[in-house]
Amino acid sequence: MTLAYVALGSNLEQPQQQVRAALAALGHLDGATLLRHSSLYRTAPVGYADQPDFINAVALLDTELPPLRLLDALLALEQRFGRQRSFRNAPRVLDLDLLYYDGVFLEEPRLILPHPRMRERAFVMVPLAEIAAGATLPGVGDIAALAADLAGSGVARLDDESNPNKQEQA
Ligand code: PH2
Ligand code: MG
Ligand code: MG
Repeated sequence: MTLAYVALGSNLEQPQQQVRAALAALGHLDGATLLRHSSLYRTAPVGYADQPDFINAVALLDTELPPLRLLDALLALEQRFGRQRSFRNAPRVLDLDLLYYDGVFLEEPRLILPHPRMRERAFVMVPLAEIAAGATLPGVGDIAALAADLAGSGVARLDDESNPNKQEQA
């Protein structure tokens, strides 16, 4: 098995639906199997603050694609969802970030592994801890401990299981 963690984010055009549809699409990716995914989380924007709240989640894939091919597949999926790139950290219909790939360390212009900012981001670490709580990932650390240090900082799990028809709030 080759395990890869992917972060999902959306804050445009019904973000909950975008993230749910993106999780379904990850389940149909050529060369990868979706093993599990976190709940959806409503999160306050980090970085560029003057934009809507995000919906974030994290997925775990088992993949046959090497890292840069997997990145290409994720970027192609962003395109299919209508992603426009205007400025850094701009609002987006779908962002798919490759966080971690099977213990690989990589520094390429297009891809750094593990993701260099993931440890500081509650919107990544809290969902990640939901599906990888027991894990210590090389180059990242003890996921549960890192997430515990960040918990509460603008990240709220949606109670979607109990209420699947909950209205969009953003
Ligand atoms: N993504 C960013 C910058 N800021 N903030 C939240 N809450 N969620 C994100 O996914 C996010 C962000 C850059 O990709
Ligand atoms: Mg991102
Ligand atoms: Mg991205």
